[in-house]
Amino acid sequence: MTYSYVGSHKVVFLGNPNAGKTSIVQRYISDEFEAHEPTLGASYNTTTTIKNNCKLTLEIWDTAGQERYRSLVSMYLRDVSGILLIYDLSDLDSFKRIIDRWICYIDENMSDEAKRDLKLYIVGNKSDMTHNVRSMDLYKLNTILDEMSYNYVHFKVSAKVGTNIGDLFTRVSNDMIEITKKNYNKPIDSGVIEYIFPDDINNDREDGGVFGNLFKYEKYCIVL
Ligand SMILES: Nc1nc2c(ncn2[C@@H]2O[C@H](COP(=O)(O)OP(=O)(O)O)[C@@H](O)[C@H]2O)c(=O)[nH]1
Ligand SMILES: [Mg+2]
Repeated sequence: MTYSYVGSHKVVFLGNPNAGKTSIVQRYISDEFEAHEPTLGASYNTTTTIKNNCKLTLEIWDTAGQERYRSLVSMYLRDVSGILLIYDLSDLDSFKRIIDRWICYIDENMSDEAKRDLKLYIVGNKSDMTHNVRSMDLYKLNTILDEMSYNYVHFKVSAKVGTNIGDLFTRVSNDMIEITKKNYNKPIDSGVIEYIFPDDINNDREDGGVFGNLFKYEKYCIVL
C-alpha cells in the first residue's frame, strides 16, 4: 500500500503525578482502565493511523511528572510536535501547576520557532469526579497562553469512563496529519541549491565527481 503522505510525530504527556497521564494513554491504546505502577522517568508507545491517504505514526511519550525528573524535560521536548498538558479536574493544585510549572518548562526549553509550530492540548482529566477547576481558572490560563501566542485547545476527558478520549486523539491525529501535509508542501529550504546533472556523475574525476561535489554544498539536489 502506498500513501500520499507518511509522517511520524512526537507527542508528549506532561502534568503533575496522579493527574491521569498513564491512564489516558492506556485508555487510548488498549481501551482499558487498570491499576498500574506510577511511571518512572518516561514510557514510550507508538500507534499508527491511516487516514485521508496519510500514514501517521504517533510517538507517544508518557512522562512521570515529578520534580526530580525536571532535568529530562528538555529531552522530552526535543523535536516535539504536540504536548498534552494533563491536569486533574478535581484537584485545583494540579491545574495551578500547568500555569506555574509546565508552561514555564515549555517556555524555557523550546525555541520561538518550535513554539510557533507546537500544538498544545490542555486536558482536564477525571471529568467523572467533582470539578474543582472553574471557568475563571481556565480563563486566566487562556489569557497567559494568548499573550504567549500558543496554539492551544481545551479538552475535558475521563480515562476511567472513556469520555472524550477518542475525540482528543482524533484531534491530535488530525493536527499531526495537517503538519505532515504542510511539511510535504514546504518548498526546498532557501539557500544555495546546487543541481547536479547525470553528466557530472563521473567518479574517475579528480574532484571525486558527484560525490565530491556533494560535500562542497550545504544544500543540494540530485536531478536524475
Ligand atoms: N476517577 C478517576 N480516576 C482516574 C482517572 N484517570 C486516572 N485516575 C486515577 O488517578 C490515579 C493516577 O492515575 P495515573 O494514570 O497513574 O496518573 P499519572 O501519574 O498522571 O500517570 C490512579 O489511581 C487512577 O486510577 C479518571 O478519569 N477518573
Ligand atoms: Mg504515569
